[in-house]
This record gives sequence, C-alpha cells and structure tokens, in this order.
Amino acid sequence: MIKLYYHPSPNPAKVALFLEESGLEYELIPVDTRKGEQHDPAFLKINPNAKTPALVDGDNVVFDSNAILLYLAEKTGMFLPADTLKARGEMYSWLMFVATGIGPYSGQAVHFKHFAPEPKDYAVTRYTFEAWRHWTIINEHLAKQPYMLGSEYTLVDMAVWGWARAVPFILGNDAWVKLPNVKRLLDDINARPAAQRTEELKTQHSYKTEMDADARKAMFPQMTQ
Ligand SMILES: N[C@@H](CCC(=O)N[C@@H](CS)C(=O)NCC(=O)O)C(=O)O
Repeated sequence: MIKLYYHPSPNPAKVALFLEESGLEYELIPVDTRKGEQHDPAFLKINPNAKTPALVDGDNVVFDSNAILLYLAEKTGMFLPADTLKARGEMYSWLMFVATGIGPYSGQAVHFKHFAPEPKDYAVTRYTFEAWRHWTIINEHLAKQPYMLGSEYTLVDMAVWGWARAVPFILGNDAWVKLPNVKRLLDDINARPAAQRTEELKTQHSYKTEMDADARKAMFPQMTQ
C-alpha cells in the first residue's frame, strides 16, 4: 500500500487531498517536523531534502509535493488536463509557478514575519511583496475561469489549495478582500468531501505545536551555526 509521510502543513496537505480525491488506499505516516523527525536517517533515505511530504509506492520513492502530484496523476490518469501538448504545457507552467513561486515565497514570508529574529524588516518587506505578487497573478488568472486550467478541477488546483488555506497567516487577515478569486477556489475545494477528509487527517496523530528552542533547531538549522 502507498505510504504518505505527512505533517499537517501546506505541501503534505495537497498530496493528501489528491489521495483522498482519487480513492487510492494509503497509509499515513506522521513526521513531526517540530520534533526533528525529518532528520531521522531512515526518513532521509526516502527524502534527502528532510521535508514533508514524501511517498513510497512499492519500489517507487517520490519526494517534493508537486512531483508527487504529477506521479499520482500519471499513476491514476486522474485530475490531468487533456492529453495535448498545449494543455500539458499550461499544466507544467502553472504547477511550476506554484512550486517555485507560491510555495517558496509564501513559506519565506511566514518565516520572516512570524519566526525570524530581528533585524528583519528588509526580508519581511521583500518576501511579503513577492508573496503578494504571486498570489495576485493567481487571483487575476482565476478571474477568467473557475479552475487553474479552465473549467475542470485538476492537480494544479490541489497544489494551489495547499497554500491558499494559509493565506491569512501569510498575508494578513484582510488578504481575502484583495484575493476574492483565490478565496472562491478555496471555498469551492473546501466544500468537497475529500478536502474535509484531508482536514481531518491532522486529528489522527498528535503533533508538536510549540515553536520552542528544539523546534527552531530542527526547522531552522542555520540558527544553531
Ligand atoms: N519543495 C518541497 C518543500 C517541502 C516543505 O517545505 N515541507 C515543509 C512542510 S510544508 C516541511 O516539511 N518543513 C520542515 C522543515 O523545514 O524542516 C515540497 O514541495 O514538497
């Protein structure tokens, strides 16, 4: 059976959503990143990048959330756009935009706003600006069509959903006023039974919530150097 190495945070959530949507059977294996379990030697053999999610499917090992989404879409044939070069080109563009823009800039905006030590003004301004710029591009794209690739719900919407849930934490509580189309997509996906089952996954295991000195050491290793 597929094993999903999971923590209740944006990148693992998008993969869990795909698994729930597809009906594939899987076993959820918690990786408590605030306890440093991502650095366990056994986990590093699965994901040398020491991050969640990772997935093991028989002899196949896949890490990085967007790679896993593509793997699962190829495996099942589900949540893909039409099999034309034009449609696939569009899918790769938006999926990589999420992977290289939305995820990293949103993650760094959260890091500098909520966790980094002072002085941090320049970094907060830089990453918040870039996070807003990327989310605004998604918002404008979604003004033209219901889903990221047109009229059908695909893996790219799942990739956006993983991070869209965290928009108030990334950009502030009033962010939805400026991103109504992203909010519409979020609400649309949240209403799906698979998304509700995905939200419930965090209750299956207990995860450390305190960002204490040990958690900072595990997640921000540069602080110990
Ligand atoms: N590019 C990776 C990023 C994965 C990532 O940053 N995962 C976070 C959770 S959203 C994590 O495991 N963080 C633990 C750490 O940074 O030590 C992906 O998309 O899977």
